[in-house]
Amino acid sequence: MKLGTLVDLIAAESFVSGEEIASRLGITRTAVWKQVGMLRKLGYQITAHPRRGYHLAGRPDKLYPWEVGKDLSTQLLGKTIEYYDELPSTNRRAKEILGTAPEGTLVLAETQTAGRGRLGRSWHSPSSAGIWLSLILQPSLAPAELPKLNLLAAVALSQTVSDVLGLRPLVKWPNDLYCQNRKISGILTEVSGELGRLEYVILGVGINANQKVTDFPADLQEKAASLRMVTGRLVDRKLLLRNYLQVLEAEYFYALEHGFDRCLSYCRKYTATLGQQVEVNNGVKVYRGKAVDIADDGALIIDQQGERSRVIAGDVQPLPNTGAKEEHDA
Ligand code: BT5
Repeated sequence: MKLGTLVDLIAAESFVSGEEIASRLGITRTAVWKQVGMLRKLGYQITAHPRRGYHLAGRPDKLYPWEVGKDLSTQLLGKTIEYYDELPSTNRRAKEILGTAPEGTLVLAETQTAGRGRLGRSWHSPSSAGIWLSLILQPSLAPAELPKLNLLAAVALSQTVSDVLGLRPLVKWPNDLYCQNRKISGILTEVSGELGRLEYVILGVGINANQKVTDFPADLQEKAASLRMVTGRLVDRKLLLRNYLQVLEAEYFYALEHGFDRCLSYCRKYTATLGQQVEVNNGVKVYRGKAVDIADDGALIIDQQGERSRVIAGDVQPLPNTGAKEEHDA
């Protein structure tokens, strides 16, 4: 019996008797009692009244698969969910199950002990404060299109936050989202495949939802923020995640069918980097100049005194004394 079914049954009415649950689920009353005990251990507040039965008084703030999957209207993303209380890294776990897990599988962890950023950097992932997720995709795209997929994931998240919280984070090319000049999300796409073909893409997304400033390590307190810090409200992680999966899937399907033009034009509109004097380090070379455009292949175009360069991937730092674009309202 699925625990989610039992939660739904108890939640459907203000009280439901053990007898009724037993007959609806075709199990014994002792089994009901045991399962209710399990739900309580998972953090559900279930009270028992001698004559009226069980009552659901509260749900835990956990991304249990049956909670995330409830009312999720996607066709692919999150149809299979692997959920963990703790993992080293959801991207690492997704890599382990490539080939056996169906496309669209979502790996979630309440906390990561070795969350990864790009280039071996780490991602701070405290328990139940954010959304730490990886999705397994098998897009029919050439490897050169990967930067656009990264941008698509960022744009879809910006759109989702705008829809759900009424605040529009800006994309910091190529993989971050910023609110009030602080990083609220980072994206790490990893691939496996042969030359010329993307077999699998692991799309890893970290979203700072409910941290307080003191939840961040000292070196991040000036640079990072959570959506709660920005809005002043606790964020419903399940709602945000469900909406993200829906928006992301719609954008992903659209791009696979019609190309990335729509995503790129959103991206140009909501990119913090454009119009700024920046320094971009792609690991080989450092470019200094004005970020003027995002090209049709997702590259950042830098104007260095009239000479234009294209950068496919790298770290962007705004140069001092340049006005940063502010967030727009939704
Ligand atoms: C990223 O790398 O921003 C990609 C982060 C991807 C994290 C997700 S969580 C789920 C999935 N599983 C994983 O193991 N990873 C993905 P990068 O652009 O390299 O930025 C890394 C830098 O961001 C670090 O060096 C810190 O300075 C900063 N940072 C670390 N944790 C942060 C946090 N929670 N919020 C904001 N900034 C953070």
